[in-house]
Amino acid sequence: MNIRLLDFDVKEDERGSLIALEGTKEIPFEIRRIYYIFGASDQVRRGDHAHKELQQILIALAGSCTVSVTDGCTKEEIPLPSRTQGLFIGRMVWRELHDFSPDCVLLVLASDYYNKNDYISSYEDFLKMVEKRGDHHQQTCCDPNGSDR
Ligand code: T46
Repeated sequence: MNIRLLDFDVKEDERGSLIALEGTKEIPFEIRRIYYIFGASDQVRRGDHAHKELQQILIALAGSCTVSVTDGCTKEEIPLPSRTQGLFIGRMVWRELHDFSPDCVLLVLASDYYNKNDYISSYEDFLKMVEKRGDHHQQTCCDPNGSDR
């Protein structure tokens, strides 16, 4: 799946800690947009879509949340409990964000400007696009229509 957890280098001294992130270095793309999510509760689910081209890094600056991802074949649940890690989510990954702690502040670094046309909001359409693109090799992927999400 087109995701990976990045461990950031923490510069610590007696004054506290600092993490520096630069586009195309620690962040594997040029950063065109940042946004942050806060005030979500453990009752809500956000996301529930995939992106055709957008790449993003999610960082829980405060608190925690969980990100469920699937490429239509395999599924993973990734807790984000630490501001020293970022979750890279590449193209064509369906994501759902949930289990936000009340104090969660989720920073998102994005590779492009906001573009509604880049969103795939129907899971059925997502599965059709995955199949059409041939993103999965026959032997490594079960029937995507049969997978849970
Ligand atoms: C994603 C997850 C992690 C804007 O006007 N500009 C923006 O850059 C964004 C991201 C959103 N919006 C507007 C669109 C909606 O009216 O803000 C409102 C809430 O956005 P949305 O429902 O898309 O929020 P989430 O949390 O479901 O999804 C967002 C991102 O859209 C998405 O790319 O991966 O966070």
